[in-house]
Amino acid sequence: MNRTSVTKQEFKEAIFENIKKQYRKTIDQATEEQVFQAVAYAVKEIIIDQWIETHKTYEEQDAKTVYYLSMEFLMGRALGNNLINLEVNTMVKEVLAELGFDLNAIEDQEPDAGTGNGGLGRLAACFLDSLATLEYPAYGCGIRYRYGIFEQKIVDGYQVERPDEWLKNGNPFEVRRSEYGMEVKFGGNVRVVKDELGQERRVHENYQSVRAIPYDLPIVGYDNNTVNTLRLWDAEAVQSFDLGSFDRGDYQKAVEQQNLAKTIVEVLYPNDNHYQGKELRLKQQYFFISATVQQVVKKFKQKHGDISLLPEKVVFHINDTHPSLTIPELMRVLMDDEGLAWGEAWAIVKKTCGYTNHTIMSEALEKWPIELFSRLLPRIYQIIEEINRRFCAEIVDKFGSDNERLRRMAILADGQVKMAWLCIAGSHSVNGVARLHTDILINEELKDFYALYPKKFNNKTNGITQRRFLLHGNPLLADWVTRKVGDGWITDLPQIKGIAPLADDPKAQKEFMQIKYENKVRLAQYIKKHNGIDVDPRSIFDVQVKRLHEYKRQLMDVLHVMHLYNELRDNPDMDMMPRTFIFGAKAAPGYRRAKLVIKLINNVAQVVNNDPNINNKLKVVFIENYRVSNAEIIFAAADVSEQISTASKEASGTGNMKFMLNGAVTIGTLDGANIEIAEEVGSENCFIFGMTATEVLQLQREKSYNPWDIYNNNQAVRRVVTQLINGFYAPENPELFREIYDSLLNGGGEPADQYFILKDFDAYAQAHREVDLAYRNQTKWARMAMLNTASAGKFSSDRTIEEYAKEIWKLEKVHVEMDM
Ligand code: NTF
Repeated sequence: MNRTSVTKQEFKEAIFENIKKQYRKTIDQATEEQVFQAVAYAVKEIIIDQWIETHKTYEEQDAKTVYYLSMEFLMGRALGNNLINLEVNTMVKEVLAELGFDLNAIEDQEPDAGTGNGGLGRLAACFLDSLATLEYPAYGCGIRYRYGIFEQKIVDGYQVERPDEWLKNGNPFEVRRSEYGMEVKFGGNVRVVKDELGQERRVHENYQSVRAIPYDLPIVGYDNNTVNTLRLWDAEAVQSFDLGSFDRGDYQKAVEQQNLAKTIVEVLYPNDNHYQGKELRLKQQYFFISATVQQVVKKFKQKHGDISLLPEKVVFHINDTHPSLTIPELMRVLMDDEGLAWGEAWAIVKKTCGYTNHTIMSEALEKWPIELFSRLLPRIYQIIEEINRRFCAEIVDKFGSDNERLRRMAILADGQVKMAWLCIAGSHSVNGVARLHTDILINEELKDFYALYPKKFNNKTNGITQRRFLLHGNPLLADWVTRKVGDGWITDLPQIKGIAPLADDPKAQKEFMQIKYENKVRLAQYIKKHNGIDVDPRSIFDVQVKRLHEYKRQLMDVLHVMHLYNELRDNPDMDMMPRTFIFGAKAAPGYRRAKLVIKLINNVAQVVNNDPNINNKLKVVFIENYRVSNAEIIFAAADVSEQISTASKEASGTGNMKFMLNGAVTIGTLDGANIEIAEEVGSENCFIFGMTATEVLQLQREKSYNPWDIYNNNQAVRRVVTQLINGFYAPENPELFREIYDSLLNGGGEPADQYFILKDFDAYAQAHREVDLAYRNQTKWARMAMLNTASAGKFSSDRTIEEYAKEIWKLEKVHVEMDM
């Protein structure tokens, strides 16, 4: 089937055929899940010819290709997005309606591909969408986790994790490519042997291995015939099980390899912004990197023969340090398999690799114990030793022998392998993800490295895809924007600026606010269905959705809710715009304090929502299992976007951009991309409060901050903090939230109130009062909201990807023609 010519009748018949073949049923007997599968396969048929044509075109034009390497791709659902990008959404919607089905309900049958944790994984997914839409040859390369990010249940206010069985019913869009399998080797030892010519050769022996099998997923560009590939590697045992032919030793090994294969791709590690030094995690990293690098080199050699030309045709992008083994693995392949000398190989590696840093949180920095690393990856470790030796020599060359500096910068130090340092040494480009973040890297975290390689450092402010987060997630607003300024914004988001003049037009304001209202009704229905809570769509929807982390300060948000509730109890007639505070967040299963904050939010919700005396002025909702699919509904319905991380801690944030695009007004700190958001929309159209990054970094250095001073002098703060331990929100167990109380006032191991929640509290409460005042004036509010949407142009991942492509990857666009 061809996307531009497929008729409704043909598509309908494809659905009937699929249901018949797969389920031995007719459409009237099929379940919604079966209809979803049938539709997805029919869509795949449209995709497949373009997919083949895209790769044929790349092959013919011998185009330079980026391999975006990432442990996470948080894709969400594919069907709706594919329909939109293929521009067959309306046709399919009509076909389904004629068959008595609602497209939304069918889309709801698809499980999210939860193969990522949070912002880092979602960014990778947005990048793939932009790469395909902008016609850049690209692969995403990652792992086909059997279980993605856990499913969150809230039981008695607590987070409970359930396995995410996203592949249970199969994945209709994927294609298994067993012919591209690769062997990946672990453990063992490396022996040096001399060949007949006296040349040294390295032999890896006594290793265990697995076979990596790629599963390809189509990444459909918007309205352009391009279909790129997300290649997710699965693991299988190398030997097939033929017990009879094994002697004892082989049998043992076969069983071990079977187990290794099974465990390696079993589950995504559920930590966000936190490193967990587990051996299995390192295995996962090497597994998909080795498979990818070997396969890319093999393909390149088949076409070009001369490996020295690799950097002209291939670029590997390392998404945070998780894929950093690309650097030593490519060295290994170039030297041990291709016979290159060190110098040649190193020059190729540096030209081919680029690295993005996504955090300055020290607990997120990967540092592997040398003991573990060298045992699991002996040859890779040897190579890193040599990289480190030469790197240290370079430092001495440039700065003289300064031991303190060497200790700070060495890749191997303190018994650890410092992965970020390896990335900086082995890449030609190092970038941060928002201007402030890059400045902090250059001036603080990585200043030694900046002094060594100033030219490598650059900024690429993050972005999001407007195709998913406006066109698909908010069809009412998308249609409205298109009616006003045409549909150019779909592939050129700055065109959305065209609605700015309407921000003062009363009729347009009314339309805009009516759409927001309808989206709030949609979310209210979702909340009623999933939480059983009634919320008033006329109240202000104030939303904080993101992973739970102390630095993101969900705690400050809920403490402020507690404060408002105190005020309302003192004065139920208080003049206040009704507010609904909406939270959504998964906490890493091992992050006790984060899970306790979830419990606190739920207990506060319980008390507040059931108090008849506050005239429904305050509601609190915790949305269970926050993920890409419900995020789309949430962003569309938000009035206020909470972006309140401690300044300097959030590298960029990307949720902030999705809210802005959907006409929510930011209440936020001068952190990450909030700074650039405020710059674009104007400080009068957002609510900025609190300490700046410079102030935070200064106060951290001084170590002079004492939260007790605030506690003693600020009655509102003292009252809410005391409510953490007086049983107000936990009558059965007044000690329940003691840990949170202690973290704010006493620290214990870490500095008290290390994220400056009490310090920023007053400023935050003040900003909220301003929100309340602004919302009363609906004309003013409509204007602000509209200007937020109008000013979101910069934050398209299309802009980000253009910058990467031009400045780091040096890619050319390749247009795919389909002969009809
Ligand atoms: C995250 N980093 C940052 O915390 C976010 O601010 C940023 O928006 C995203 O990356 C995308 O750049 C991480 O998750 C990690 F892994 F680096 F800690």
